[in-house]
Amino acid sequence: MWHFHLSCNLKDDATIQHMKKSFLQQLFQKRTVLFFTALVFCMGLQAQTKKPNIVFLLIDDLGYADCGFNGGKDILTPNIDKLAKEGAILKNHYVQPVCSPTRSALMTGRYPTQTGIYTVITPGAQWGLPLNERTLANALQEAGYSTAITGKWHLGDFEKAYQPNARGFDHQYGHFFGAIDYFTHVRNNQMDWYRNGMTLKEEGYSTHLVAKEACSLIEKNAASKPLFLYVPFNGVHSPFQVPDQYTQAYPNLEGNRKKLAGMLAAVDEAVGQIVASLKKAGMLENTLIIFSSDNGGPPPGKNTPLRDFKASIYEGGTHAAAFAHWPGHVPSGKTIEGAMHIIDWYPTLVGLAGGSLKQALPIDGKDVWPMITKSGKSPHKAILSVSTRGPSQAAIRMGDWKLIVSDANESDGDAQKKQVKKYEPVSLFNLAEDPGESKNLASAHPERVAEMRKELSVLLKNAVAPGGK
Ligand SMILES: [Ca+2]
Repeated sequence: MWHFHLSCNLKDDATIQHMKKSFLQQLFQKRTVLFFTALVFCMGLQAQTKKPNIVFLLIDDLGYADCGFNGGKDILTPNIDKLAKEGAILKNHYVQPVCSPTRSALMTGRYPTQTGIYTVITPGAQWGLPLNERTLANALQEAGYSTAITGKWHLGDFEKAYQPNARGFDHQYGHFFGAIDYFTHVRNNQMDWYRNGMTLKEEGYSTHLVAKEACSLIEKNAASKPLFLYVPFNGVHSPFQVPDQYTQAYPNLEGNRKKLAGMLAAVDEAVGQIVASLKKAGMLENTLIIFSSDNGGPPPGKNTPLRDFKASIYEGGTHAAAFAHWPGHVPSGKTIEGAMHIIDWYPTLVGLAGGSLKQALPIDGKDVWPMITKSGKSPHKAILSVSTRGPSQAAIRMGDWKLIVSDANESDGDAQKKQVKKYEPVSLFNLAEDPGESKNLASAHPERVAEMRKELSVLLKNAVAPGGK
C-alpha cells in the first residue's frame, strides 16, 4: 500500500483511479484464487477421508482364463474386461480350492487352519463358520457401513446364529448353499432362496435376481451411509443352466462349454448393471470394486496356463482371476504381480474403512493397499494353500517358488478324477519359469525344499481340526 501511495503522487487523477481499480482487482483476484485454492484443498482432504463404498464381486467356479481380461478368447465378457482395464489386474491373487474355505477366508482374514473350514459345508450340515469369528461384515458395520449380501453365503445356516443377518449383514438375499437350480432355486428338494432369512418363492434366473437386488440396494443406499455390498454370484457354478438367449452368441461352442459361456455372459451383463447403478446413484467415483473367482474353474472352465482344476492345490485350483477398480485410487491399466491371498482383503478393507482391527482372534491377512497402489510388491514372505483334505496336503508359495507336500495321490472332491498319482509326496516348482507346474525340481534343490518345509510347518503349527467333526 505504501509504495502505491508514493507512486500515485506522480500521476494524474484518471491514471490514479485506474491504478487503484487495477490494484483492487488484483487483490480481489489473489484473494479469490487463495480462497478457491483453500476450498479445493479442503475438498481434497474431505475426499481423502470419505469412506469408500466397497462392492465385492465373487464369481463361483470361474476359470482363470475364461474372461477376456485374463486371456480368455471364446467367451465375451465386455463389462468385466472394461472394469479390469480401468483398474488393476491382480495377477497373483490366491484363494482356497473350493467354495466355503474361500468365503470363510474372505470373511475372517484367517486361513482354514484357524477356522477349521477346509472343505465345503453341505446342505443340512450341523456346523458353520465358528460363532467366535468376527466377520468382515461385522468390522465394516462397526465402522459405520451399511452391509449387504446378495448371493451365496455357504458358511452355515443350521441355526439363525450362523446365517448372514447374525454375522454382520444388515441385509441378506440369495441362497445359503451351492449348486442350486438357477430357475427353481432348489437344492436337494429344498428351496434355498431367502431374504433376511425368510424363505422366498420367486420367479427368475438366479443371476438376474442377484443383480436386481444388488442394483436396488445401491440405488436405495445413495447419499446414505457408506455401503459394503458383497455379491457372491452362484454363476458360473454347475448345474449348467442359462436362458437360451445367452448361448446364441456361441454357435462354435458345444455342450457344457456353450452353457458355461452363456452363464458367464449373464454374469457379465449383471456386472454391467451393477456398475450402471453405481454410476446412476453417483457412487462409482467413490467405490472400490473387487472382482475374484472363489476357486479355479472345474471342466469345462479353462485355467490356461495353470495346472489342474477346482479342488486342487495346483495353481488351477487356487489361483484366481481377479482385479480391483477405484477411479483415481487404484492405478488404471496396471497389472500387479505381487502375490496375495483373499485373506488380505479383511485388513485392507477394514483399514480403508477406518475400522478397527483390534480383535481377540489373530488375523493372517496383510494390508495389500500399498502393494496395489504403489509398490506392486507382496507383503507376504509366504502364502499358504490348504487342501480340502486338511493340513496333510498343503502348498506354500515363497517368491517364485512353490512347494507342495501331500499325503495322498489325489485331492478330495477332485475335478479331474481320471488323473492318478497326481501328487508326489514333495514337489517344488518355479512358477516364474514353469507356471504350469510341470517340472518337479525338489530333488535338485534340497536346501530350498528344507527352508520351505520349515516355513510350511510354522504355518501349519496349531492348525485346528476340520469343522463339523
Ligand atoms: Ca466355487
